[in-house]
Amino acid sequence: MSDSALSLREFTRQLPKAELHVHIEGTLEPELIFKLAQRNQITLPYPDQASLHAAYQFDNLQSFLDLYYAGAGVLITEQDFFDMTWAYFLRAKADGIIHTEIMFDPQTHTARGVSIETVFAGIAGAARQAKAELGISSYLIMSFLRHLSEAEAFATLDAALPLRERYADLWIAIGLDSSELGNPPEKFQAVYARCRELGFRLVAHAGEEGPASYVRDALQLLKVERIDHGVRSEDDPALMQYLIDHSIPLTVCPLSNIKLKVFDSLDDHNLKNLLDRGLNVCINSDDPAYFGGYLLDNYMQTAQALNLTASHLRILAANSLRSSFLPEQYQQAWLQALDNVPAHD
Ligand code: ES4
Ligand code: ZN
Repeated sequence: MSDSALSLREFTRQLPKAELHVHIEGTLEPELIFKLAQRNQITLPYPDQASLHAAYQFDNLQSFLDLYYAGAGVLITEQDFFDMTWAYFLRAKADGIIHTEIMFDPQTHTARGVSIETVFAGIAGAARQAKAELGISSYLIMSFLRHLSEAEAFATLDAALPLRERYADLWIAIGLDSSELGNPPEKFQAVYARCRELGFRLVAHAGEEGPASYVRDALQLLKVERIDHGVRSEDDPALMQYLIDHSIPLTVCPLSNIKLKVFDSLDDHNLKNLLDRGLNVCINSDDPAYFGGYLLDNYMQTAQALNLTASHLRILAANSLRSSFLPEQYQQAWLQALDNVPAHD
């Protein structure tokens, strides 16, 4: 790496950034998968870390999800969920993340007999320790698996609601993830209406593999405030204008999109085009243990491939702060801190 590339990385690391699209189960590194398998006496279908890692070659979203759910199978105890989440926070700190909104999938765990209390307790314990010891704030986005039924989403919501008060400082939002094609937003219209009545903030994955119409339907039928991915919106000019006019945040995940073949290569990614057209896009890592990089790597590899300048990087970081669910006064304070980061030459 050249000196100037190095200093652009350091500049970007110093920018206060929010990460708004990360699945905590997607931060589970092969090393920790093996450690937890041993701790819980689970036999993995891979002889070692290297052969598990070698299997991370995906053709599409589903081929990734199959491995991601299998990897999550080593999470049994509260300590396991804590250890996974704490490891993410240490990486977040190293990358200059000051706030994160973490998605988690209780259904992946309750289906295996792990209680939803265990899931919440482990993740929330790490989030509270991160606030106290690392100065990183966070919110939790409980996400429904869209390949399951809406009735199962309602059952998950009902199981989680008794925990709401205990985790009121963290659990403020609802998300929708997993297999997009064939599981359109309208399938979850009633449960999103209920979550809205309950006062949750709403996000959903849309327009990753699915069409632009799923982005429109997530906004209009589910009434989400933020779209996870949304890169396929480009196919619909009227939708693009709507996203610009309403400054709808798109949490774009460049390395994820390449690994899952949403774009052929980073050079072909439409992030710069979306940014230059005035869309409110930010960069996120999605499932960094599987996609080859955490947040700062996503910023830097994208900057390199698309010739992003320091001012693009500042805008991306500012968008992440403004698109967060942080109260306005915190956003303003971080935006001020962002302005105070010295210019990169
Ligand atoms: C996911 Cl990349 C992606 N898309 C949809 N659902 C997911 N769950 C975890 N990663
Ligand atoms: Zn995602």
